[in-house]
Amino acid sequence: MLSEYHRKKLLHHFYCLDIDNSGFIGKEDAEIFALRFAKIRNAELGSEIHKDLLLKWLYIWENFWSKADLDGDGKVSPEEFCQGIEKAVANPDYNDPLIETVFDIFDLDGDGHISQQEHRLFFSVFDLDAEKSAFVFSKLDIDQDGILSKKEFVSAKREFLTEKEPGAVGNWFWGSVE
Ligand SMILES: [Ca+2]
Ligand SMILES: [Ca+2]
Ligand SMILES: [Ca+2]
Repeated sequence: MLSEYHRKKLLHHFYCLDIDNSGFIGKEDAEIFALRFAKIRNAELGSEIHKDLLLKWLYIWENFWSKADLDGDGKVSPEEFCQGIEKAVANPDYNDPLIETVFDIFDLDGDGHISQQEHRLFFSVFDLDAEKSAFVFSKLDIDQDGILSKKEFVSAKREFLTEKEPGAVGNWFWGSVE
């Protein structure tokens, strides 16, 4: 069973991903994210950059989100989402299957780390409070060198999914859970 805090955190994550506010996560959300990430890179609809992002987001939908669609109606409810993650992270050796793809998408200039500016844009794409970006960034930047290394990014994202109680740095990955 998920702890109360863990469930609250995953539901917060769910609402970040349900970007069209339909009450479900679906393929449409993946398409919206592809378009938004293309926009912040000044890429046109149908451009190579947009096509590449769309492939990546559809990969995320097919290999992660849609796996939680237990009743097979083509969309993922909040309950299905929580259950899917609960099951995945029950494995102590859980490895985030999406981490490479997500990191590639967020590392807008492809230099191998996440800058403050990239982090701010990531928050804006997910309709998260951009003002909070600097605060969250400084939490996740464990060695305080002003960039999020892949290691810092991977560890925080993993903690977000796996940590059961408040206190872990990674709980901040998707902004404030409260
Ligand atoms: Ca479903
Ligand atoms: Ca970068
Ligand atoms: Ca760092």
